[in-house]
Amino acid sequence: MVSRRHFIKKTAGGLAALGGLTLLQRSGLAATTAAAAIMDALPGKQPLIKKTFRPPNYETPVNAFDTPFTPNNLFFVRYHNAAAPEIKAGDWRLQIGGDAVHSPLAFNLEQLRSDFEQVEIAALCLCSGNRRSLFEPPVPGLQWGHGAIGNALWRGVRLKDVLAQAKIAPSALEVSLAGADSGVIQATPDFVKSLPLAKALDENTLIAFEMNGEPLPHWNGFPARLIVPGWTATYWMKHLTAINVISKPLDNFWMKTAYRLPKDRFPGAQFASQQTETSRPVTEIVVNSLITNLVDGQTLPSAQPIEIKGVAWDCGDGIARVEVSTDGGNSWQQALLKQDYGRFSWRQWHFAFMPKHPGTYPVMAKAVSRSGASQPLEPIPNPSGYQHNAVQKISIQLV
Ligand SMILES: Nc1nc2c(c(=O)[nH]1)N[C@H]1C(S)=C(S)[C@@H](COP(=O)(O)O)O[C@H]1N2
Ligand SMILES: [Mo]
Repeated sequence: MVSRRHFIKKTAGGLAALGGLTLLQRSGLAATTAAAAIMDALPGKQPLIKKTFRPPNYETPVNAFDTPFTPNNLFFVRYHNAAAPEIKAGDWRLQIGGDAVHSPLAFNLEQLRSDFEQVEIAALCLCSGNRRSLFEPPVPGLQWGHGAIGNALWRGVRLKDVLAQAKIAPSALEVSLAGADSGVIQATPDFVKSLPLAKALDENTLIAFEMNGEPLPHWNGFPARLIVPGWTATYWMKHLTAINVISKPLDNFWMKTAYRLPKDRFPGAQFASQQTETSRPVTEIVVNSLITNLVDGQTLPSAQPIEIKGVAWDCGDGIARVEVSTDGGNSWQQALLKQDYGRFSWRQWHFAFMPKHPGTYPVMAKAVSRSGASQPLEPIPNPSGYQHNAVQKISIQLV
């Protein structure tokens, strides 16, 4: 296994060198063809897999997922519109308002940090469209591989504490969230999202200003972003500037058209005020797992035990177990779970495979949550390619 440091050194700079491409293929990006796997470093970031430059959309190579927390400079980047302008901490203001608060408020960063109790939560940030490129037949949208995901330790203040100061009116229905990048006039509509009031008031929903013990990187929402543990990252508004408590459902493209699933095909919390006869918003993360140290087609010596490593996650029920198959799903054995950093964090796991003879081994991993939910063998079809959580199957050659 090539170390991450070595990987980065090899691929630093614009286009990946040939050696870099080989390593990329080894990193398990099954659906990303070598030709499309372009490594590029945004200012302050290590090289990531560039999907688009404008807006900036970069995914993390899978072999960077071998630590419990994804380093800030390797964390994926996703923007719908132009990237946010760089905000100076001293210039930033957060407005709290909307028709369903009695006392609109504004905070600067210092006030936000000092006026409320600070809390820290380990939580997985997962793009709803992660693995979209694996859907067959292909679906439109950003063709993410496995890397639109990252686990971090977030520090901030509870949204519910901040909203309490603004005094929520009984008519409150949703809480809308806008970031500094949403004012740009472009073909795409402003990126503004809303949460149901109950989720906004959940004690785990934070306005975070630190990630893994450091200020948020610009690309991940400096100076503050919303953290909605257990829900997909579409609600995790970066460069948060305005929070409005509203008494009517937010009616915009990002709520009514994008980030929606066919109504009864997926598990996950309801978002009643945004549901229609036929569709519902993406809400909670579905149970899932990823093999992080082996890739499809990899050749290994059969004479020694092979360590299979990965991560598993769900919406916050917690991971009960991870099962690994080395015979294409005929039999399953339990992997060992590593340290538990809390129910919203992903969980690292490992499994010692003792091959008996050379040959081709189809390796699969399947997570089961504490609520009993597990991964399907085939992805659940949906028009925009969200929530891909099919069991991963890779083939390794033992010689
Ligand atoms: N301001 C702002 N916040 C945003 C977005 C955006 O386009 N603008 N995209 C959302 C989506 S869809 C995702 S997946 C996450 C990605 O977070 P990251 O860029 O820190 O990895 O940010 C969310 N917050
Ligand atoms: Mo996303």
